[in-house]
This record gives sequence, structure tokens and C-alpha cells, in this order.
Amino acid sequence: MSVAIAAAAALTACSTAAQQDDPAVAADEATTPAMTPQDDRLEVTLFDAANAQVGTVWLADDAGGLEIEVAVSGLEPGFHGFHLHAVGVCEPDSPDPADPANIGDFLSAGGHLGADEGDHGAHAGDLPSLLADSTGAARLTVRTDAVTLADLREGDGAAVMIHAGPDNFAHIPERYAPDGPDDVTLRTGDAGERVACGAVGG
Ligand SMILES: [Cu+2]
Repeated sequence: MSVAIAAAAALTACSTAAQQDDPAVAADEATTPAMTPQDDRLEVTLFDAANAQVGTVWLADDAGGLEIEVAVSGLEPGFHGFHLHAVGVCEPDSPDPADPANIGDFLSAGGHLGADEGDHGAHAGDLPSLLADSTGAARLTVRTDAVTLADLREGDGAAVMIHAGPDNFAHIPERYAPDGPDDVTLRTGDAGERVACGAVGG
């Protein structure tokens, strides 16, 4: 019995010593901070128009793309348009830069990132919609290679935006719109008011 205990103790000591001496383990511990610098990831708080914190977005550069994870609560159950907008500000009752007479919550964040490079559904800031459950909570993790974290930080920054309603991605069947969707649909996806916003850079 005492021999077995001694052997087990020796094994434990041996494996601990081996881990400490293992150059691979030591190198990994030494380089982990350098491999995940803060400029490769960012945590963004989402606010509603009453300036209450309603969620968090985690942004992380990922080989050749950007991983976006969002956790939010307080939404109406159902689908909500979810986009990256062009200006890194989250201001209630603010003017739309494209139409300053138009005042509304988070409008100063501008249109979708990359909106001038195509129709909605092909904007760099277009993302899959959030699905809020019966409690109003939503979680989503998505990866895009249309932007990097550096793109979001540069210039005017960017805003992570959640809308009140579902996004149609400007996908309107021809039987409903023989001439194609109108300019508003092609620009916005008709996701409605802006109900939560998180600013990046700017
Ligand atoms: Cu939007």
C-alpha cells in the first residue's frame, strides 16, 4: 500500500515537473499575450435610446475575417435587423447625415457600412438577423470577411446597430414589385427604427 502511494506521489510530481519543463508549454504561456493583442479584439456595449445598457458585442479579428458575437436582451421577440453602420456614434434623437431634417434615435450613425458600394444584402456592414426569444434575449455569433476590426476603427468608426423589425435584405419577389424594390428597401432592408447601438472608434 505504501509503495503504491509513493509511486502515485512520484508520478504526480513527475508530471508537474514535466509540464513546467516542457518548452512548448512554457513558450505558449510566454507568447499568449502577444498573440492576442488588444487591437485584435474589442468589447462594445450596446445601449438603447434611453441610454440603458442592453447588451454586449465582442469583435475579434480572425484569420482573414472578423468574428462578431452579440448577446442582447430587452428586445421584442422575433427577428431584428442587425448591421454595422458607417459612423461610430450612438445618439438618441440625432439627425440622419444624409437628410439632417430627419431626426431619430441613432440616426447620426448613418447608413450601412459600404452602402455606397451596392444594394442592401451586399453591403460590407450587412449581417444575419438577430432572433430574440420569448424573453426578448438574443445571441448570435457570425463571421464576415467583408470588414476587419481596423476598418471599423478607422475614419468615422462604425456602429453596431439593432433594429426594431426584421430585415428583408432587399429581397422582394418580382410579383410584389415588378419594377424592383424602391430606393429605401435597396438601401435599408426596411428593418425599421434603431433600438440598440454600440459605437466602435469614431
Ligand atoms: Cu441597420
